[in-house]
Amino acid sequence: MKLTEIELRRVALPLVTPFRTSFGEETARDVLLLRVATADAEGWGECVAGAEPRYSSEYVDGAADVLRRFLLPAVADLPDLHPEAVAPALGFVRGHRMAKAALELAVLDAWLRARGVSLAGHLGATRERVPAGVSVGIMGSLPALLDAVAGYLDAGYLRIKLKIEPGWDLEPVAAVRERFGDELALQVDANAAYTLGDADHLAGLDPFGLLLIEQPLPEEDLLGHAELQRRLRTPVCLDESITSVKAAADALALGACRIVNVKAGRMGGYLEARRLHDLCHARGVPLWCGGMLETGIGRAANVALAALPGFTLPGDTSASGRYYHLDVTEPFVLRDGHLEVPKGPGLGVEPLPEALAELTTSVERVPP
Ligand code: SMG
Ligand code: MG
Repeated sequence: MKLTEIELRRVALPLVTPFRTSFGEETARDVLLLRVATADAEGWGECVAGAEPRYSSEYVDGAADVLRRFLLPAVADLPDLHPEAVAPALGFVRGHRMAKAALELAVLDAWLRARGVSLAGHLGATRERVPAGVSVGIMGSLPALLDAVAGYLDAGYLRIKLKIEPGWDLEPVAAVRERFGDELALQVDANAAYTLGDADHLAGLDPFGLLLIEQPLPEEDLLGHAELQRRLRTPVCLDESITSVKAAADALALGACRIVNVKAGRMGGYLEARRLHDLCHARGVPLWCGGMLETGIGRAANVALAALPGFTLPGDTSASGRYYHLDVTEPFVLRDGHLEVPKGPGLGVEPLPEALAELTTSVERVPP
């Protein structure tokens, strides 16, 4: 396989409602999509980097730059392009995992489409639909939060995740438990907003029976997470820290987490994410699929991944309407609290030409 066309496309999608986390508020997404073509098929990838380097060190302009200057030329130079060859060919570039993941996904999509195989089937999915959770941003007030949670539960979401930060943690959790009861599957995500000095305060979450607390401490702090886990009954789940299978194996060996959030973009691609799945599944470590406010392109890939047997908890794989009025693909809809896994070749979804035209802010052709 050889690439004949490469396109970097930027799309702007206003969010249906602002999404606030401990690192900032987003009201729209500026997404980098990658389109590649070969003699037989085209393939799409989505880069999950944000507009600013707040969730991680990557950001969308940086991802476009590293793709254009280093990653795309390295892949275009491969004599026989195969999805498994992408990550090794990009290994000379340190980091930039979200940019690498977007490129690997586009190649994987084209390769699978040419063979008539679905991404879910290729990865080893065993389910036709996946349970959907929803991530609820930090709100200005408890009544606003309770209304938002009530709306998501009415829509059928099977698990609620509350974003927390210092000053917005015990009270919102207590209010949600009080209003919706102990049966509600509930978890929290701090996006690295705390320090080990907050351990006693965070232990105040233990009586609420949360499924997990996600990434309380900074990305690099595995030992801190291990110490914190010793002082909490609530299971620690890592997100930002899990940049590779090796990082996950280290975190588990240290006792830095008991649960793992899988995000392909954060770890350089869906093939590395599948290896992480295999490791955790073999060891009985609970897994779930995270989200990065993806368009239908990245969402299709996440839903395929989340259909693997080791994903034992609902993911941040919400319906398209939770994020966008208009998506670039047919929207993913919630049925009975689940999203359907696409069955068609590759991602099984394509951008809709009209929606794509309306949302596109720039297109750049890169010579293959
Ligand atoms: O895609 O539903 C989604 C967002 C889920 O909370 C979510 N993602 O840390 O897990 C996380 C955040 C990262 C993205 S915040 C812009
Ligand atoms: Mg997270």
